Amino acid sequence: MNKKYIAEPYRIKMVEPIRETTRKEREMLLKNAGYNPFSLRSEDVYIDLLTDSGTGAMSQEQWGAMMVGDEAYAGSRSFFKLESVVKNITGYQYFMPVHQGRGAEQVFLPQLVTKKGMFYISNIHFDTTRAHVELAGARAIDCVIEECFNIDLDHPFKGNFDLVHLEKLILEKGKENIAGIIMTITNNSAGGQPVSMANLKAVKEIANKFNIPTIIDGARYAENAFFIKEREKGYENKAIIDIVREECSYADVFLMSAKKDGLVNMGGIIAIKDNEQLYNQCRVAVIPYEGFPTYGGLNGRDMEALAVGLMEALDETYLRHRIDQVRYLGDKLKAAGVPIQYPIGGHAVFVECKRMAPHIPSEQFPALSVTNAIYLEAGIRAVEIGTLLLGRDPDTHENIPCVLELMRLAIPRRVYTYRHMDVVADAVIHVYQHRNELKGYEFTYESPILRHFTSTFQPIEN
Ligand code: P71
Repeated sequence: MNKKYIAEPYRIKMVEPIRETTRKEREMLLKNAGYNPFSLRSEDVYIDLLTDSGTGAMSQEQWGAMMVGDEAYAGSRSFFKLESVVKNITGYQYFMPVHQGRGAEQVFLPQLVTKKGMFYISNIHFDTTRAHVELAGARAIDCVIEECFNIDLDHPFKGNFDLVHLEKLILEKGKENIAGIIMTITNNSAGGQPVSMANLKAVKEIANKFNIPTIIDGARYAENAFFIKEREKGYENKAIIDIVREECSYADVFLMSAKKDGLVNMGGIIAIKDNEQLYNQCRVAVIPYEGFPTYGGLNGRDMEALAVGLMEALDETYLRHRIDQVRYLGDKLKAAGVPIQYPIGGHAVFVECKRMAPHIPSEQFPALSVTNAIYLEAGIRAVEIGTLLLGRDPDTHENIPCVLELMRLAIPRRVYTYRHMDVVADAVIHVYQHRNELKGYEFTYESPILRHFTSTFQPIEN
C-alpha cells in the first residue's frame, strides 16, 4: 500500500493533559501578555508550536538510559558513551558537550576571530549565531540563494549557498578576514530549507581554495540528510548515517543545538574533525562558561539521553513520519490558498503574512497580527519571524527591511498527532478567510535588544 503520510511510528504510553480555553479567556490572557505570545504561560496554550527546540518527547530507551547516568564531575561513563556516539556519527576526532546550541556558539565562534574586522559567512545565520558572531567582535554575512525568498518557487534545496556570491564576498572582504563559513543545515530562518550535498561539497572546495574553515550548524542535520536522500540523485539508496558522515566530511567543525535532532530537552555539541590546537583552545574556553570539558553544563543523565536520542533521530522511519507530519499541515494550508514557504521544510510550516495581510505595513508587524489571531481563534501559539524579530539597524535606528514576514508553526518532535495538525490547519485557514479583519500592532514598550522576546504591544484600532 502506498501511503501518502505515514502514521505515528510509536505507541503513546505517557500523556500530558492539555486544556482548551474559551475565546473570552484567551482575549484576557493575550491582553495581559502585552499581546506578545512569548509572555503567555504554556498551560494557557492548547497546541504549542512556538518552537521545536527542547520540546520533543523522549523514548522509553532514553528514559531508561537516564537511570544509569554517571554523575561524576570529571570523566564520567556517560561522557564516554556520548563521545563514542558523536565520533561515530561525525567521523571527527574531538568532542565536547555543552548545555545548548548557544553555549557551543559562545565557546567556539570567538576561537576563529583572531583580529578586528573579521566576518563569518553563512547561508543564513540563526539569531543566536549572529549574536555570538557579533559578541566575538566579528560581523555576520548571509549568502543564501535568491530562490529562497520566492515562497512559491519549487526548488529542492532553498537553503543552498549562492556559490558565485560566496566567492565574490571572500575576494571582496579578503580571505584573511573570513573567520569561517557556517553551513546551517537545515536553514531555519527561511523555512527549514535543506542544503544539498553538492552545495556543501562546493562550499568546502571554495573554502579549501582560500584556506577558510567550514563549520556545520547541525541543529537539524538529520532532517537535512533525509531531504538529501529524498531529493538528490545518487542518495536514494544510501543510509541516513552515511549521508550524515558525508555532510560532516565537508566541514572542519560541527556545532549543534541537540535540543532539535538530538531528541533531548537540553544539550549541545562541539565536535572538531582533526585540529588538535583548536580543540585545546575550546577545552580552555568551555570551563568558565559551561563547565569541565567532560560535562559542559550537562549532567550524566542528559548525556545518556542524548547518546540514545542522536541515534534515534537517524532512524529513517522516525524521520519519514517527522517530515510527513510537517508536510501534512503544510499541504492542508496550501490547498486552502494560505501563502506558505514551499516546498515545506523539515521542522515547521512558515506562513507568509505580507501577502496574507497586505493592508498591514511592516512597521505594524503583520506576522505578529496573524500569530495573535490564531491564538485568539484556537489557543495555538506560533512565533513571528519578520520585522519584529529582525529589529533595528544599530546605526540608523530604523527597522531593518525584511523580505518575508513569516509566522512559523514549529512542530515539536513526537508530541502531537495528525489530528492536532487538523486543528491547527482549521484555525489558520479560518484566520486566512477572515484576513481583512486583521489589525496591526504598535509598541507599548520596545526592549532595546532581541526585542521580540520581551516587548509589549497594543492593537491599532481604526
Ligand atoms: C528555534 C531555536 C530556539 C528558539 C529561538 C527563539 C525562540 C524560541 C526558541 C535555535 C538554534 C537554531 C540554529 C539553526 C542554533 C540555535 C541555538 N533555535 N542554530 O528555532 O535553530 O540553539 O536554542 O539550543 O541555544 O526555535 P539553542
